Amino acid sequence: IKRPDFLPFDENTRSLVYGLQPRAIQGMLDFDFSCGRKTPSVAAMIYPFGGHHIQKFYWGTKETLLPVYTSVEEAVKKHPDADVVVNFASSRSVYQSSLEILRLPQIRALALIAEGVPERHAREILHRAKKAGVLIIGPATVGGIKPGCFRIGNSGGMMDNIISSKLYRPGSVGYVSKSGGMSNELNNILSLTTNGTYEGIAIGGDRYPGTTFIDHLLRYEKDPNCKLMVLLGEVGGVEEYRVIDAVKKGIIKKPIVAWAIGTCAKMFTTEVQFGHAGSMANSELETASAKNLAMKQAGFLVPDTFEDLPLLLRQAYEKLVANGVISPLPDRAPPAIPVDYKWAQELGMVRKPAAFISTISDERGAELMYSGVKISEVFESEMGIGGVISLLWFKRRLPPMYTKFIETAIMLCADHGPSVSGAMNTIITSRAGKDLVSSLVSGLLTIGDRFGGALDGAARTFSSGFDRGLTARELVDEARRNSQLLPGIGHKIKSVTNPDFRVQVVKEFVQKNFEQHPLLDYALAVERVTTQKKDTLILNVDGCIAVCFVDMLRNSGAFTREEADEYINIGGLNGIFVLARSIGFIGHHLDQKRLKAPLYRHPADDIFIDLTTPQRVTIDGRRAAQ
Ligand code: Q5B
Repeated sequence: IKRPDFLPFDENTRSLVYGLQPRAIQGMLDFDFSCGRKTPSVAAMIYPFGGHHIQKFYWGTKETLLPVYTSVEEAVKKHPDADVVVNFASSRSVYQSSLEILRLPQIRALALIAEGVPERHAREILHRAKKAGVLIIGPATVGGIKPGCFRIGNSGGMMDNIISSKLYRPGSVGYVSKSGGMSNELNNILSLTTNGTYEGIAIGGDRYPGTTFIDHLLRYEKDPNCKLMVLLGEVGGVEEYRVIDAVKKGIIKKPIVAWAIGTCAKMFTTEVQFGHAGSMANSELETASAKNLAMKQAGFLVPDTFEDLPLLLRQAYEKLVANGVISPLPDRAPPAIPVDYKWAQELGMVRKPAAFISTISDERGAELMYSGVKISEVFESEMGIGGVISLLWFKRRLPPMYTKFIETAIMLCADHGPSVSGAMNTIITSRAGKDLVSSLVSGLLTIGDRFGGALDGAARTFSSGFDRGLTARELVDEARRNSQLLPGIGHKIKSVTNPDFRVQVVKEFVQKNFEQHPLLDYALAVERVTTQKKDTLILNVDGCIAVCFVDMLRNSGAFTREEADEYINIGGLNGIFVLARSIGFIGHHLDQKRLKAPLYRHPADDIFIDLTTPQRVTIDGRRAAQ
């Protein structure tokens, strides 16, 4: 890559970005595209962790891929056209990574973005860079921009700023400042008062920047395309005097418009440290006022106040145009850069219908919310798991009596021994060597009309009978006529003489705490009818919890009748059993794993096998003679 020393960046510059900085890289690529570059200015990224991979970026409206390498050596080898590194490494790792980069002769310019780099490290990097002839920009800088050619990281700000400051094509004014923020201001002023920025560098606010004002102004002096220079200095340090010296010696001849920021420091009674590490006057010489005076005396174009700077720039520019030094080119419109969807959305420029609606929880803010209640409040109010369920399932805070009811139901249904369908499935799956989720799911899949999943059916059947004014006997007869089993009635082993303690607990809790429990009373009346037929036809645990739940939905005052009916119709009550029994199934899975239980095979003598000889069927489907 052969470029004169004064020209570190042109429209073919290719760079490597150290660190994962997708936003900054996208900004660089959008800038490139607006400039009409044929190739992206970023060739690859370097990130020592996470292995080689590829990342996707936009190139205009299309997409492009950039590789991520784990070492600088490899990136340099794979991209021999890259001679600039934009180093986003933090203050902790910038020293080591920069030394690595400086060992590679291919790299001619290095931008150091990190703030807070120890001065000792900054000086050593600078020393080594000087020896290697590498141009350093930074540390503690946004970098710089060469309109129409190359943008370092986030220099120039957002794309709308880049476009409005016409940075997509070169102007004639080269500037150097310390601050990135002030660089943006300069880009704007130059676009309004001149034909725009030719190149702008922010050297960074540290006491030991890698390059200083003089380094860049000397480059601009040599560069025939830079016609007018701007020096935006500031209080602190003596770098402006080196430029004054060069002007006095005739080394710099091009006109310089200059201003040192911080003249207001004299209004304070004590010395003021401005935003940058180096922006504090240690002597009269370092004050902004002294610098402005010295620059004016040396023939720089220095305004009386910063506010007068644009006027002075305009005058200087117009003089150069009048003298034929600058021949402004006709302006061209930049190509339209598609706005990133997220940004456009933030600006309120686009809207899009959401694919999903969710109304129960929100993790986007500072604190997770369950149905509008902050998680901290969930704990402070000690609402327990019943309260959490009431928020996430029913989107309301139920009174403690009802959250206690939910918790009671969950505790009672958590397990019912290893013999029930779901536990068996879980155990067999676990013993087949499967993981927790598989074993749990295989158990849960048995929950249905017959086993554990009769709550919804029971809620519907009992409330329908009750609402239609059927007596218990009429409901039982109706089910028999329709050859239907009543959900929530019957148990394999529990009976009138061997009562289910769980049902007892729920019944007593509700009878004691709920003001009204007409559905429970109705279901108990039905039980009195069914147990006349067989003593196992009791109101079972599913049925009992279900009818009590309906009593809660209908009579707690927390739900409208429509809402109560909706919960019964959409079938959420089985959730109580599913949630509760997941506790037991997980327990069974862990138990089997703890016991190192081997693969299960059911004994053949426990299975009646009856193979009948299959019928022989002819091609036309008729039975063939045997
Ligand atoms: N008969 C539960 O059946 C069971 C009748 C009925 C009218 C009924 C059966 C049933 C409805 C579904 C239900 C939840 C299959 C049960 C649970 C969790 C568990 C489990 C655990 C746990 C039991 C004998 C005679 C026959 C039938 C008649 C039966 N049920 N009539 N309504 N509901 N119930 N499931 O004992 O004339 O002789 O032909 O499906 O509520 O799953 O612990 O094990 O915590 O894990 O095998 O508690 O009741 O009775 O089928 O021999 O029937 O009674 O028509 O009459 P059984 P069967 P007939 S709780």
